[in-house]
Formats: sequence, C-alpha cells, structure tokens
Amino acid sequence: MRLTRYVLPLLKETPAEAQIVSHRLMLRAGMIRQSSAGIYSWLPLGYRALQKVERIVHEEQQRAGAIPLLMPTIQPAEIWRESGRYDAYGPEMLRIKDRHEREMLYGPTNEEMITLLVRDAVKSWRDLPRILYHIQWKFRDETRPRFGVMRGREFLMKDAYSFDLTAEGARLSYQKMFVSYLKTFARLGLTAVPMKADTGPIGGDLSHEFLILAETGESQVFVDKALLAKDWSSVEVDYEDPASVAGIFESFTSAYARTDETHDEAIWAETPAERQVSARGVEVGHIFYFGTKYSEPLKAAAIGPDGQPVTLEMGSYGVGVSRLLGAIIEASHDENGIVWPEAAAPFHVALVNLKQGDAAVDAAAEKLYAELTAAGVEVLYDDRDERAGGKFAAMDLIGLPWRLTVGPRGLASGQVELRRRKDGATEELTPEAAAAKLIAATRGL
Ligand code: 5CA
Repeated sequence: MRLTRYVLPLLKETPAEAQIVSHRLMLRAGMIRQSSAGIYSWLPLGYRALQKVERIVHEEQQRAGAIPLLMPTIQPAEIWRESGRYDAYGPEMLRIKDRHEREMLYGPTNEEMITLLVRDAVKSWRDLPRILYHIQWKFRDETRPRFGVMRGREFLMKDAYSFDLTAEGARLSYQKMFVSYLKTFARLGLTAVPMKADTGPIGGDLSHEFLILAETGESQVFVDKALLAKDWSSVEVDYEDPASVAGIFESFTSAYARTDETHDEAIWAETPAERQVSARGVEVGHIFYFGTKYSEPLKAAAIGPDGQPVTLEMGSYGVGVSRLLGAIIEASHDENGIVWPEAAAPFHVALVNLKQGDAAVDAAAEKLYAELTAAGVEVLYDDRDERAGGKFAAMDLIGLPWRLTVGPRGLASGQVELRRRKDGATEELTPEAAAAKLIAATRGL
C-alpha cells in the first residue's frame, strides 16, 4: 500500500480523553475514531490489525474442532424470556422495538440463539459432541465505557458454545477450548494467564478468565510466579487425545492464579512469599461450563444411546477480539509508539523513501515495493514527499515490525537499511539481500 493513496490520519497531539497508552496510541496511529461513547469506527490501519487477530482466533478455534457459523446481531426478546434472562440482564441490554412493535435486542451474547439452533439441528447422541462459534459484534450498554476498545459498548467477540451428552464430555470440550485459548494468545505474543473465575450472570460451576498482566488492567490479580515462568509459546497438544488435552489443562491450572473476585488469602498463603505476584490484569477471554442452565428451559435434548432424551450439557467461551488490540498494545509499545508482534501487525514492513523525486532512490524503492509485494510481504510504502525525521517518527508510531529505508547516501554504495522495530537492530544490506531477508522473516505469518 502506498501511503500517498492510503487513509492514515495520524495525530500529532495526544488526545486529552485517552487515559491509557493503548487508547492514546490507537488514536494517534489513526487506527480508530470514536463515533459515540464506547462505539468506534475501525480506520483502515486498525481494521487490518483487527482482521489479523480475527484470523488467528479462527484458525485456533478450528484447530480445536470448533465449527464457524454466523448468527445475527439483533435478536428477538422472546428467546431471552424463554431462558429466563430477559428481565435479569438489566440496563446493559440495548432493547429495541421494530415497526411492528416487536421487542428485539442487540445481542450482548448468544447462548439462547445457539441453543435453539442446536436443538433443531442435533437429534441424536451420534451428532455429539459439537462446538460452534462465531465472531460477531456485540452491544452492552456499559455504565462506564472507557479506555477505547478495551471497554466499549459495541465490541467484537468470539463466542463459542459446546454441546455434549455427558458432564464428562462437557469437561473435555471445556478443556479443549482452554488449550485453544493458550495457543491463540501465545500466537499473538501475549501471556494470558488463566485464572479461576466466578461464573456471574452466565451461570455454571467451572470458569476461567484469561488475563494479560498490565498496569492499566481493571482487575487485581494474584499469580504464582512459577506459572508465569512456564513456556507459554510452545504448548503442543493432540486435540484427539483427551489425556493430552487434560495434561495441559492440569499443568496450567495447578498453580495459584486468581482475580480479586475469587481470591482467597488462606490458599494464597500456601504459595511461598517470594513467588507471590500481585498485579493488574486485562481480561481477554472468559470460559464457562454451565451444564443445562440454558438447554433445560429451552428444551435442547438429544436421544441417548438407550433411546431416552438427554438434556444437553453446555459451555460457552468468549474472546474479546476488539479488546485484544488494546491489550496487545498495552503489552507491547515503547515511548515512540506501538511495537506490533509480527502476527498481529497490520503490515509487515514500512518501506521509507528518503528522497522522493530522486530518480535513483525512487527506482530502487519502487523495485523493492514491487518485489516484496509480489512475494506476499505486506508493505506500507511511505512515498510521501516529507522530511526523513517526520517519516521515521510516523513509522515508529505505527510500529510495524520492520523498516526498510532507501536513501541517496546508502544507495550510492549499493545499500539500504533494514531496521527491526522491536529492538532497533539495524543492518546495511544490498536491496536484494534485504528483500530476501524480509521474505524469509514474514513467510507463514
Ligand atoms: N457468553 C459468554 C462467553 S461466550 C460471555 O459473554 N462472556 S464475557 O462476558 O466474559 O465476554 C467475553 C469476552 O468479551 C470478555 O472476556 C472480554 O474480553 C470481552 N468483553 C466483554 N465486555 C467487553 C466490552 N465492554 N468491551 C470490550 N470487550 C469486552
């Protein structure tokens, strides 16, 4: 993408309304614009990053056996009455009437709707277990929307729902989703610690929240350092083997990790003092096993092997997809801007032309742009006629993993400069060597 043909409204000033760094940087880097409280447009750069995150969530869900579908944002009130949640949900639910005075709502979550779909689609124990999910916009009329996409009113969620014949089966589905969360967050460069959680209005008896540690997090957390020291990036699992899944679940739930909602001083005291970490955290995922809480009132059952109907055992599994963008930036930035982990970066490379209009520099930059793009490398080409300082500052702010600079001085000796955003490591290379290195580094992303 050429910057001269893109829409990237960078802000020089720090917006006064933004209290936390991710919100400030998302506004300054031209990723999002607020439309009303807690409701945002995703500008082209932000939208690309959002799609990267979505893709990883999709891949890891499907690897764990979950099946994608898409349910609507607007739901009939009636199904929430049937489950008994319509009145209980309170003012967070945006209630709407259509032109026929029918009561509708903008979905804050989808347990009712998916339960009815599965009730109609699944008749026999032979059709179970199943996990279905979608990535869809939700609306919750939060009392205090804040911190940009972290606590929005409209936000993008991945919500999965598992259906099993037995409680034992449901626990395995729960554990599969648990493991898929570890893998999803690790691919995004995040350590999201699973913590024992309350089930709240979703209901049920087994629940974990996944939190990344960040000073600006809304939750107080208590974690055993031994858990943080584990290797989060190379969890290997065989989803077809229940023992493999259970083994990972055990190893990531055996050490103490709780939020203030479930914190228990007496149990915490069993963790040696030098291993006690108390910090703030941002919740990026929340999973629940709740048995027949919805399948019972909504009459979702399958015929069991003995010919008798069995009420389905269910769980639900949420990831805050839009919140993850904020969480990634909270976890990965410096004083100059965002430092994208490779998997979520909106482009792989910023190609900077230091002397737009100079025939030799233009030719070399154009050639690199064409070659890299043809090889599948995602390039944001800064072909504006601007001073070097301004270009570098802009590219540091948006934080792409690599910066490739073409300037008259280097080119005179046949060289371009390749710089890694993460650590500032810089190399002078021939254009061919730089291109080869970038193609290798971004392959498979
Ligand atoms: N039905 C269940 C699981 S599918 C559910 O709704 N769980 S939840 O309420 O915990 O939401 C799932 C995830 O959505 C949360 O972990 C959080 O990451 C994200 N989320 C919740 N509320 C907001 C919000 N107001 N803004 C941004 N993300 C949110």
